[in-house]
Amino acid sequence: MDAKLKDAVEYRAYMIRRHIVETCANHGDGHAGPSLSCADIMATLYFAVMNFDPKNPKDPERDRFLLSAGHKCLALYGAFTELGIIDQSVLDTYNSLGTRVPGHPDAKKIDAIDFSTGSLGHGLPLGCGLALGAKMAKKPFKTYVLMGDGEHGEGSIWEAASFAAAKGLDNLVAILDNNGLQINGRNDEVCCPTSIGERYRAFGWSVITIDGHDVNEIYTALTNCPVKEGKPTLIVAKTIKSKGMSFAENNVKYHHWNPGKEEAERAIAELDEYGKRWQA
Ligand SMILES: Cc1ncc(C[n+]2csc(CCOP(=O)(O)OP(=O)(O)O)c2C)c(N)n1
Ligand SMILES: [Mg+2]
Repeated sequence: MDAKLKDAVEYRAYMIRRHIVETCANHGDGHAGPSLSCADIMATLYFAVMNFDPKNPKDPERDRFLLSAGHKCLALYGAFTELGIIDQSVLDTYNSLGTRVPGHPDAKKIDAIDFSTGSLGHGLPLGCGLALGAKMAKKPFKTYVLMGDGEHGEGSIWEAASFAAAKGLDNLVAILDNNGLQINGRNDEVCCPTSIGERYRAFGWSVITIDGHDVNEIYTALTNCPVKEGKPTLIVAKTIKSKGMSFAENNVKYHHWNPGKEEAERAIAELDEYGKRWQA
């Protein structure tokens, strides 16, 4: 990844974080921690990796993206705002009655959303269908599925993981937002006491581990898929929940954030300070 592209992606990740924090502040609540955790992955996918034209979201040839952990949707809406798919006035209606941007992504409201998600555990099965369909139709697009680690308590994921390996779905890329926390505690205590990556490897996948906040590492991993022909790839992205909001980082309390005025101001001031690097 050259320096110019790296800077451009980091700027988008910063803007995605701004949209997440400001939307939670304006609306009064939202899934800040999970969304901030995956902002760098989202920015790299949409601004450097995917074959995706925001002006032509119905293009059948474009790459597909499934936000399996749908509660991270503020990161997706942030990317869509940056891409011009929705504008600020739409984002301002977040999770209000009749909105196009509810608390989980709704495919009926925005063409760029491939499937509605929010009930955990469905992104990988759906991704298998898209990837198998692409192979059968001899289409070159890739399918990317972003999942949470707590989400891996869902059995449907493991059925899909077996299926993907059995069918040799090397056009399928799963990304694990491996922040170590879920809704009510640590993953190793709640649902996943052993390495998720090792389990995928045992299921027949290629598995690579990266720093999920280093856009260079994310870009290199995503652009080198499949790691091995004939095998699906899992990218284990080591992340920090609430990354970019220092007082909330790695604190399960901020899975769902109800910011008071003071916390909201603190978070925005911190982001503004970080964002100074892009001011002329
Ligand atoms: C089937 C199902 N069960 C429970 C929930 C409630 N829920 C929402 S987020 C969440 C935890 C997800 O944790 P993780 O996958 O680690 O994502 P993170 O919040 O860390 O980004 C749970 C249990 C749900 N959305 N769907
Ligand atoms: Mg998690």
